[in-house]
Amino acid sequence: MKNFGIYAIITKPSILYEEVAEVFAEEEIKFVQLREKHLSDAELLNVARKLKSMFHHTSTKLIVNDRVDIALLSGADGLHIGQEDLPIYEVRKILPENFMIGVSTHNLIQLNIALQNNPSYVGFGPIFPTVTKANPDPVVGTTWLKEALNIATVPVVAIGGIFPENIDEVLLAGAKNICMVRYFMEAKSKEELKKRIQFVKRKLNEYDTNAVCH
Ligand code: TZP
Ligand code: MG
Repeated sequence: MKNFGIYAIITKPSILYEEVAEVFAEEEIKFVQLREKHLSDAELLNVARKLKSMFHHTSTKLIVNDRVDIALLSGADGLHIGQEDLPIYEVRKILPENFMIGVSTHNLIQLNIALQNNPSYVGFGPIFPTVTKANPDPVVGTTWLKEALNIATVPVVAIGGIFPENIDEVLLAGAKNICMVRYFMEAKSKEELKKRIQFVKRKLNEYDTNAVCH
């Protein structure tokens, strides 16, 4: 899979799920992960189905976090699993051939193991401190991110504590795919969310252009 830029996660958005999904689709965000741990199973399935229907006929793919059952029932395009979820070689047994599978990794050992299982992409972080995740792993920083980018054979999504104030550091380390959960989820209107996405797109372009110039 090629690098894709912004990877969005929907978790307790400040505006409606529908509004967030509409903006992500309009902005042609390639991957949107539904990561809600406080909803009932029935609610989660409803939200996943709603998002999937909104992404129909758009270039946005829906990834469901943790739940292979909800991913399948909602017709999502992918599943995202962490270190404590069902292992990739197990979920593969029950997912269709071309279903995307992303894996969260928090150090180089986990990254190497994940890579042996041929994921569609990997998450790597937290790059900086975060409160979005309960019990986050130790911060990896951009030095380890550089190592991860050197090793990885699939797209690496840098995640954790990334905001406009420190995005340059992450891009300078070479990240081509970025996830900023609070920065997007704390947007108080569709317009604000759009502006934030456009800011990140400009940043990604700025660094990509520099890479081509060198
Ligand atoms: N995995 C590693 S850090 C993180 C997840 C899901 C949360 C990142 O959230 P934020 O708000 O961008 O720090
Ligand atoms: Mg998980």
